[in-house]
Amino acid sequence: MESLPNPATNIDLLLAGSIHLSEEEQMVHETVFDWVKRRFLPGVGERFLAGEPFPQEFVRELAELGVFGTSLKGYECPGLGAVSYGLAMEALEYGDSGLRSFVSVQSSLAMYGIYRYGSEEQKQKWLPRMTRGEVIGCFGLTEPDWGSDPGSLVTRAEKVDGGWLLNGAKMWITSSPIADIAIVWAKVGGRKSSDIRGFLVERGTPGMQTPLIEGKMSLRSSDTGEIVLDDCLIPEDAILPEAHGLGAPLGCLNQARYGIAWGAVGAARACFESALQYTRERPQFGAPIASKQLVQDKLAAMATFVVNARLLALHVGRLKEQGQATPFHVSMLKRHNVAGALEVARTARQLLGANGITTEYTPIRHMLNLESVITYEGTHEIHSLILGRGLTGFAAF
Ligand code: TGC
Ligand code: FAD
Repeated sequence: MESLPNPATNIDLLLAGSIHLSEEEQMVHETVFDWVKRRFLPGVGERFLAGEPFPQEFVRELAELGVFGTSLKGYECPGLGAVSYGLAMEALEYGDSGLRSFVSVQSSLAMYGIYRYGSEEQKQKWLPRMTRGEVIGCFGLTEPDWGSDPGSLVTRAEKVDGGWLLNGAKMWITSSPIADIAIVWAKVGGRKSSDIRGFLVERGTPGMQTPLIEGKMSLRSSDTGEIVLDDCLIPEDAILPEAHGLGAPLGCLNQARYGIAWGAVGAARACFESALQYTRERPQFGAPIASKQLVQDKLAAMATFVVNARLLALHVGRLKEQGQATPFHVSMLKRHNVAGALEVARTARQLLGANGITTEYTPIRHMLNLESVITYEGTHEIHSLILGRGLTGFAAF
């Protein structure tokens, strides 16, 4: 067995060395990671406190990094594998969950929705500009009264002369206040979840409003809003022709949940690194607190989680590349990685004592953000129930 020479190297061996990547995958990770550290992290705490999303010029830089539509093929998309996409999400969420959220919604929900369920004309019209970051998308499924149970949504689309008339409201929609285009999920005809269809609604369409939701204590560097539709008339060809029923938005969620699970690894790693550095430098009772057994037990558990979560993400990523990943795998991954990352963030915050409650240090920001991450894209409990149904055959929703 090789000896482990010094603490800094030990961490790299444990974390980076835990994963087997191609040169291309390694390059994607390093490039995005480098950008996050150089461009995104300076001022991140101040922006969080101010509730400011990142500067607009970052959108162009993110597009140049290839993080929009990373694993889609054609339409100017990078066409990389699922693991490359995941590694990019990990690097982005090392920065902030709000940054990863912005990219997840653009890539996995808005672009994937058009790519998978759109017409050829819709793909040609929107995807190249979305890859270049010239058009920002959002995804409206959740409603004020229907979150975990989207099959009961009540937004309606009525076929009228000249197009579709939309009425209803969407709530908690990432990027809706800034998006140029929204995928809105609405019922046509009946009230069953099989009546759900997807529509592309452009900013500026009369009858559409997208107010910002104020007062969030989580994901403060992310624009979260509503989509209010009041007799909003959209063209006939704004419907996604291949999306029929609840399975269509859930198909998009499979992609986004996968990326979120990789992102959680990045958030956990950032918290772990902060705790490690702090405890090695903070003396109490005559020695750095990192020399105390109870502290080491926490650090050992955190490092083990990061490696474990990364390996599970890599496993599901490789299955996905072989076309073998199921929604069941994705639920297990999202549930495991996000809950564990939140636990790591809370432990890291605790190890920083009073200093841990300020945004000068990373953990509390990630901890607050992860409270959203464990709620959106299927709450922790909903993923337990999806797994429970898969394992037992009994639906307990
Ligand atoms: P159920 O009867 O199970 O299914 C209805 C139809 O959908 C099919 N289906 C799926 N298809 C693809 N992928 C999946 N994962 C699927 N799960 C189910 C299913 O086969 C069926 O098809 P068909 O043809 O037989 O009709 O539906 P249910 O009403 O019992 O609900 C199932 C449940 C609870 C699992 C589902 O509704 C659910 O996942 N709820 C959670 C809602 C959720 O995740 N919302 C997320 C909103 S978007 C968001 O949060 C973005 S945050 C982004 C960011 O900022 O990063
Ligand atoms: P509810 O469904 O009301 O759940 C409340 C509690 O009850 C939860 O703990 C839940 O686990 C539990 N619960 C529910 N049903 C059961 C059950 N059967 N058994 C046991 N427990 C149950 N949505 C979008 O469509 N697009 C977006 O871009 C988007 N972005 C978001 C961004 C942020 C910051 C947040 C916080 C949310 C976002 N969402 C988005 C909405 C998100 O998907 C929903 O919040 C989520 O699906 C949960 O719905 P809910 O908040 O209505 O909670």
